[in-house]
Amino acid sequence: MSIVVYLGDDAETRDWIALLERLLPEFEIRDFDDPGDRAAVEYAVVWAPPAGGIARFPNLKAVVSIGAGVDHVLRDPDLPRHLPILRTTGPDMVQRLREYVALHVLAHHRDLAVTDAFQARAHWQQIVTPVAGKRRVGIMGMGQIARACARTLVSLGFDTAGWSRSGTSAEGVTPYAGPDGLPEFLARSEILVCLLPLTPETRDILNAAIFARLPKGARLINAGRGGHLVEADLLEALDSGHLAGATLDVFRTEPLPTDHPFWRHPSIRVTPHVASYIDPATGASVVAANIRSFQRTGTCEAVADPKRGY
Ligand code: OXD
Repeated sequence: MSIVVYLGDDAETRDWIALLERLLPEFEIRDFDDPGDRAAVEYAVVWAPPAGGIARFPNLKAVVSIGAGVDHVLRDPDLPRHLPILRTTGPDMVQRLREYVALHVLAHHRDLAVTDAFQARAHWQQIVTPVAGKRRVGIMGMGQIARACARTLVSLGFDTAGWSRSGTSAEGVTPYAGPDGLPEFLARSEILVCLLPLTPETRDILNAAIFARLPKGARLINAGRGGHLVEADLLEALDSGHLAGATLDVFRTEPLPTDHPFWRHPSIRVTPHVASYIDPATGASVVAANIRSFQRTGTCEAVADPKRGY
């Protein structure tokens, strides 16, 4: 009975192997690329596994994504479609995303990039920004984690709206639903935060048509997926001055190539997919609990819905 681990980074994979060995001593824990007897592998714990990789294990019971999203597993054309995918989430991850969203909304709200530029020139200039109650923030995606982020923004005083397929909302958050609600939602979003899962419907959703509907000077924060963003359209919207800034945590290609224009663009802040990046000890304990529960009952709360992407 064994578990294979693939995180795309050797040191990280070794860390997770050591942690899972301690937490799940009844399993042999192996590197995905050195699995021993493939027929003995029951779980694959992965982030963005290579195409065809999962299909090499004929007796898998489930694939375990070490993130809340599962698009990085589903993109494998050879993935056996019957396999359940367990997602990894929990209070720790939610808290991290709340911190990230609050941090970067506040940074845009208080024009931190402008004061950083002043400091670089030893230039003393006070700027007045509106109070939070006069700043309209729009969150795309109103899943459980996004609702927690929305509540955090509401508690900071932001005039917060949420857009989702069904118009789900949270207390104090103005709801907008589906394609009909989108234009009005965008027209009021001075800071647009994308927390959507990546699905065929949401791919490329952050594009020129959407940016054109945002108020002039709006900012974008993308902590959803790189596949949501049409990169050339963002560069165009920033360079034309229609958008005033963007914070990007996720990219079409990760790691972001060193020669990518986003790295050096004066209006873009790049963070390396860390918005809800979980520390391995906490992540491994959530993964171990999910595997134990799945092993006992053949299912668990963490089973993802592939249509939703999480
Ligand atoms: C996730 C992520 O899916 O960190 O949890 O992107």
